[in-house]
Amino acid sequence: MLLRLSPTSPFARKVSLAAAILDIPLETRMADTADTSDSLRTENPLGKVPTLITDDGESYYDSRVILAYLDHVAGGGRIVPSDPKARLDAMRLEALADGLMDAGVLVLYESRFRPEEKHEPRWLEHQKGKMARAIAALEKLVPAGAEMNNGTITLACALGFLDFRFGGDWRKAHPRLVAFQDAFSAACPRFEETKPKA
Ligand SMILES: N[C@@H](CCC(=O)N[C@@H](CS)C(=O)NCC(=O)O)C(=O)O
Repeated sequence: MLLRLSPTSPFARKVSLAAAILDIPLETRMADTADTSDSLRTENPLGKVPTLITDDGESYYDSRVILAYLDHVAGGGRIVPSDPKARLDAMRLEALADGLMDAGVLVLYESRFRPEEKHEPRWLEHQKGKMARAIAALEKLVPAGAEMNNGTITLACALGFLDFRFGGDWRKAHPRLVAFQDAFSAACPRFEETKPKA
């Protein structure tokens, strides 16, 4: 299986981490999402990373679908809980942590795609509001312990993304998230290994 990724994408980290936890080897190839000639755009019409191409040539995206696929390849019920209530809780945690990363990525893209004098403060505040509310909600939703599932894997990557791109400010008022991150990182050495390099 081939994973198209970029080195600093938190969504790609989520997939690399899930594959490492499940012991599924993935070949990797960097993608340039800005390059119109990159085959990524035919592998995934949205032109986004991560995109997974199976040995049968099937493309899977986005990261949520890829985690579900990897869980299926690993026999099922390994990182996507089988119990319906536990699965819903993990999916909601994943959706919220994904949404936090989506808003953060849009804040970063404002600088990447527009010169500073054209930045739209209302748009940036709109996205930053989503980030702040998501972090506050995650502080309440975060499960005790360090169970590895699609929700907690995504949450760990979202917090790692905040550290990498937005500094450690989130840590000040969110002790439960800090405890989660510490426990997750201690229980899963692959988390450190998949850390983005600046
Ligand atoms: N919902 C997607 C989000 C993926 C995403 O936003 N990837 C970014 C990189 S972090 C990307 O490929 N951006 C390029 C673009 O939007 O054109 C997922 O979960 O995989």
